[in-house]
Formats: sequence, C-alpha cells, structure tokens
Amino acid sequence: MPRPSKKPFGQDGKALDGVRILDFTHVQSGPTCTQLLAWFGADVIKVERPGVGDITRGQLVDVKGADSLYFTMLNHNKRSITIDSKHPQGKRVLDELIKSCDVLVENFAPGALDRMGLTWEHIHKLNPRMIVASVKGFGPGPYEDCKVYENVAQCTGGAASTTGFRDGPPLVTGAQIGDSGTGLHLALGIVAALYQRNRTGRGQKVLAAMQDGVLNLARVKLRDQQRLQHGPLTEYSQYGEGVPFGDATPRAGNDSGGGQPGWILKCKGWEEDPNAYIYFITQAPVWGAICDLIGEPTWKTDPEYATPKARLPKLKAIFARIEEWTMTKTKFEVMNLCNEVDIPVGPILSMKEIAEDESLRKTGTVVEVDHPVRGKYLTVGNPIKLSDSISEVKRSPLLGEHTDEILTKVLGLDKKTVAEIKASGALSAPEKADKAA
Ligand code: CAO
Repeated sequence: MPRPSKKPFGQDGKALDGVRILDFTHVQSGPTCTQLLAWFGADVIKVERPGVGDITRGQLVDVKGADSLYFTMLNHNKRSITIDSKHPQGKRVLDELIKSCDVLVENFAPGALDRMGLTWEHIHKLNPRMIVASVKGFGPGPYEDCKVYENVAQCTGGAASTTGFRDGPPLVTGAQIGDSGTGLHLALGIVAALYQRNRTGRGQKVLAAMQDGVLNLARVKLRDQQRLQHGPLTEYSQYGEGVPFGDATPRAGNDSGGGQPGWILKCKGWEEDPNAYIYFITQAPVWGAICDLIGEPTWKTDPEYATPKARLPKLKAIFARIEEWTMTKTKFEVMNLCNEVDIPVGPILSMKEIAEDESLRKTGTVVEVDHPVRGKYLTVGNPIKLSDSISEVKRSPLLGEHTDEILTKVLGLDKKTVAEIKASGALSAPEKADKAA
C-alpha cells in the first residue's frame, strides 16, 4: 500500500483518476452509471451515433435548438465522440478505444453490442483487462431478450404491486428506481470489478438487470411475503381495519415500511397546496412526546394507547387525532416542533421547494450549471460525498464536441489518419458523409 498522502484532503486527485470509460450508454440507466463514475474522476468517453447522438438529446425539449434537460442532467463531466459503430472505419476507431480504456459500459437492447461485432471474445482479445458492464431489462431467463424501460422494471421487480392503495390499481413511483437505481447498482459492480482486477489482472463482465435492481430495492416486500405465511402483517393499517390479507404482499398506501407506524397527514393550507402534508412517524420511544404535543397527555398511561401493541388496531383513529393537530400548523412548523422532541417527520417537499433549498445548494446536491446553448440550468450533483475526492459538476458535452481531441490525444492518431477516417464518413451523419466522399 502507498504511504498516506501528505496533501490536504480534497487536494490529492479523485477516487477514479486514471480510469478510462468507453461509454456506450444511452437514455437513463447507463448514463446515470457513467455520470457517477465521471464525478468520481473517471475519464468518460461517450460514443454517440453521428448526427443523432443519445436519443434523449432531442426528447422533452424545452429550449429549441438546445440539448434537452433529460440529456444534460444525465451526462455531466463526459466527453462526446461520434462514431458509426457499424462502419468499418468506425469499428477501427472503436477497437483502438477498447485497447485504451478500462471499462466499456453499455445498455443497448439485448444482442445489439454483439451485432456491432463487439462480442466479449472480441473485446477480451483486444484488451484482456477490459471490464464490460451492461444494464439489461432482465437477467438470463425467459425475458432476457426483451427491451425494457423504467416502468416495466418497476412492475416486474415487485415495486408496482406493492405501491399504491389497497383499493386502487398498482402504482409506479416518480423515483426512477428502474433506471437510475440500476445505474447505481452497475456503478458499484464496476468499481468492485476494477478492485478485483488489481489482483487478477483481467477484466470481467458485469451485469445489472433492471428487474433485479428494483427487486433489491423492494426486498422488504419479499420479506413481508414470507412473513404472511406466519400470520397477518400487523404493522399494515389493513390489519387494524380488520381487512383480511390475501396470499401476496398487499399495497400498503402510506404505511411506514418498518415496524414504526407512520402516515401522511394534512397540514395548514392543504386545501390549496397539494404538498401541504407531512409524513408523521409514531416511533415508540417518543410516544410520550407525541401525546404531549397533540394535547392527549392521558394517552401516555392509558393502557388502550400506552403500548405499540395496544395502538396497532387503532392507528387510523390515532393518525386522525394527530392530523387535527398538524392541520393547525404549516408542514415546516410541524417539523420544527417535532424535531425539538425527536419525533421523526418528513415534510412533503415539492420540486420547487427542493430547487430553492439553500442547504442542498451548499452541499452541491443541487447545482447550477452553465451551458453554451441553453444557458443556466439546475441539476442534481453527486449525491455521494467523498471527503478526499471532491466532485465538480461540469456541463454535458455537445454532440461530438470532443471527437478530434479523442482521436488525436487519447488514441494518438496523426492528422493524415484522422482525415482519412473522417473522409470515410464513419464519424459523421450520412448526408455529411456523402459530401465528404
Ligand atoms: N452507430 C451505429 N449504430 C448504433 C450506434 C452507433 N453509434 N449506437 C446505437 N446503434 C444502434 C444499435 O446497434 C442498434 O442497432 P441493431 O438493432 O441493428 O442492433 C440500434 O442502434 C438501436 O439500439 P437499441 O435497440 O438499444 O435502442 P432502442 O431505442 O430500440 O431501445 C431500449 C432502447 C432502452 C429499450 C433498449 O436499448 C434496452 O432495452 N436497453 C436495455 C435496458 C435499458 O437500459 N433500459 C433503460 C432505458 S432508460 O429508460
């Protein structure tokens, strides 16, 4: 092991300095992964289809002529090169990139990488140290050839069947647990594979299937599935309401996930403001403080309310009483009063409130970035803070912005070769290629 650095923390490079990523990702899941790696210091070279690029550049466009926020918010700190991966000269460039990168990350439809000729065997022959990391919708099995988007994964990973209210349909959540969640899983797999490579000297394949990633995040619901065999789930409010359980983990509305009952309660202004609510947890150790705060001090000793077990069948009524109190205050007043006595609560923050939150700006979790075409915009910075590997958020690249730089500085190609490859049309959109030819 090297001796501990004498440089001040935050001034001795970044965690993934020296790691170069061949980024073949698109849409959301893969780009989330490579963006994280870039924030940790990896040199991420994003390969995009000439003329078009990552399809998200042109999706949900809000400023005409500028890359969409969908794209800019998922591709910070990367460099962009355009290559037609099916063109012979494009393949030649890709082979050179494979030789000079540590990790190839992709999230194409199943089989697409092979159809480009970039099989594991081909890659591994060119560069035995290369780690090949993929997001796919499903792991090996009956659905392995399927194309998958976010909500498909939420549904097949067990999240949708356990989200929503008992008497309503399954629901998907706004948090992108299928795409961004799987990107996170893949990033961890890549870092683990890089670590193993230090010992073995060879790369390996890393697969994060979206169904698996969602299920991993929904694991407490598989826990409940097994608990059901031993009796009703007493912390679910349907238990207190006397509604029998079926044979699968039910949707639990806004019940708390763990053994500490919770619910979303109205606060002052709820009639006009759709987010004037707070999540309130009746954590057992602070039950006395809750009783004092809402003006029910006798509940502290009344055997009907004093123990968690006695309270379980009456949760609906108890939360209705707490709500009478929360409705007299704003969500932030409730939060302040509860925090003073250690009651865990969470105000329902709108995206507007989050965008304006000063503390999130100070930590770099919400960042303002300048872009040459769209101007200033807000983004989410690196949510993982390393004290010795400080993240800076750099704007996403324009399509093909770094093509020349990568050909000459990364691959070391001379001017003549670069001109030859360009003239072949392998790096430009078809109409430009026609002109060049
Ligand atoms: N040059 C030439 N061709 C290129 C190229 C390049 N630089 N980049 C991509 N292509 C080609 C691919 O080779 C593929 O061609 P073939 O079908 O002939 O092999 C084609 O573009 C389309 O790729 P795709 O099938 O991956 O894209 P799609 O839009 O049809 O499907 C998606 C998108 C996301 C459904 C699919 O990629 C997928 O299932 N990915 C895995 C799961 C995943 O990551 N889903 C999350 C998406 S985020 O919500």
